[in-house]
Amino acid sequence: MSGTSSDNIGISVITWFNDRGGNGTANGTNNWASGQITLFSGLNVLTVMAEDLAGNVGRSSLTVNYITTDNTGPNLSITNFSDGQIVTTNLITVLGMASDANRGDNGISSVEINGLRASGDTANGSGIANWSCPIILNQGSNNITVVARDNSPNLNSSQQSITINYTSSISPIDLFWQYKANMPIARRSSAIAVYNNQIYVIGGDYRISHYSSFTHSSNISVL
Ligand SMILES: [Ca+2]
Ligand SMILES: [Ca+2]
Repeated sequence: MSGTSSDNIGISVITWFNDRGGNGTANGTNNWASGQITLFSGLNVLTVMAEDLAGNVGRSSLTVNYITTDNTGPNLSITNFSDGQIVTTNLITVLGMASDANRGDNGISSVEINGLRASGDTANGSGIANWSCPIILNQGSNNITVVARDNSPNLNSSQQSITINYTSSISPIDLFWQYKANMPIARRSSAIAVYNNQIYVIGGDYRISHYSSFTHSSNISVL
């Protein structure tokens, strides 16, 4: 910022300040220059003051609208469930965090889980929204999609998706059976699984004498 000033007895000093923060003394008097001024996103009122040799002050202001473009979605994470997790209750509460810190610092305007607004889903500036949302699961596979939007004019979004498998009760035999179907036919008559520190043997023809055939043991999954 630069300009001119004049006075009947002479100028002693030119100073400036930004109402959003920052101030300084300009170089020169009749022809002055402020040097670099740091602007903040949004409106900045810059005021220049000229003081004459008698201590009288004249001032002039201008408003600068500093527009920053945010094209970056916020950071988003689901903190209490992982992809593919198996649960035995159909009512869960999904927890997570969203923040626009270092991604525009425009805050969080919303977090939606499968289209439903979460609780605690807003934040200002670089703050963190610790959101939560109860979800009712269907039997079997459930897709959980979380969309967080920042509070910039663009409402930039980020998305995370996980699958949660709900089964009303876990039967190790049921769980294991799908793996058994992938086994070589010769081995389907017997199979073994370890679940919750217990060994389950499925089928009636499991004998130690079959040990030499266990070259196919990579098809046996430990749950
Ligand atoms: Ca004067
Ligand atoms: Ca952003």
